[in-house]
Amino acid sequence: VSPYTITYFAVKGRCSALKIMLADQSQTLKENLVTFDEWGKGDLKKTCVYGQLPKFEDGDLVLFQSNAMLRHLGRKHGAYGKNDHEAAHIDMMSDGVEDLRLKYIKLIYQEYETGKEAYIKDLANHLSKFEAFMAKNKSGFLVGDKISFADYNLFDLLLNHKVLCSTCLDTFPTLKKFVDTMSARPKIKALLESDDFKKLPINGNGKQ
Ligand code: 6SG
Repeated sequence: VSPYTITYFAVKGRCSALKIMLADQSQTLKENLVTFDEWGKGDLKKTCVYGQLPKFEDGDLVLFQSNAMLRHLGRKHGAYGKNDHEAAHIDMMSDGVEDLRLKYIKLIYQEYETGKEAYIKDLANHLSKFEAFMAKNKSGFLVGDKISFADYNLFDLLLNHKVLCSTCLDTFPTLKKFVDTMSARPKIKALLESDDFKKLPINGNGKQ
């Protein structure tokens, strides 16, 4: 039996980092896909703490908020650092990923046509922060010498940005190597190449 269930729309969106993490940690995930029609009826929405998806279930634990899910799984599967000091830095990096993800989501859903050029121009200012922090660490991960949920979160967002702008990592050797190394981890590679994953659009409005 699968210990984890995710309920979400048929998009990569806010579940992709979580799926990558679970695959890499050899965990199985049951997926309930919700159509936008079904969601529009409102019955499921009423049962969601914030009226939004994804919903995640681990036995009788029910969670909303994708970053709470990542942290829960980080704690359970040893991907949250080896002490409080590392955990605090992992939080710091994942919160930085969330800041950029919100900016990306705003571009995609609110101003793609008018804002894409300016977004791409400003992107290096954001990526350079992750580049600098990771380069200082030497291990190839954001924090410590072991993979954490922040690495999965950053990796997912970088993949989205490579689709938005294929050259965006060219001036960031550490991030470029990170994406290549993460993509080559056998279980991540298998997930990224699976039809189930590939067929999902990144976002719910067809823009990417
Ligand atoms: C959207 O925003 O797909 N959840 C989304 N939307 C439906 O009624 N902070 C939390 C978290 O990290 C954010 C949750 C997130 O977990 S995900 C949600 O539940 C709602 O609010 C991205 C996605 N978007 C496509 C979409 C679904 C609803 C609005 C846009 C399609 C277009 C309009 C309706 C259906 Fe549509």
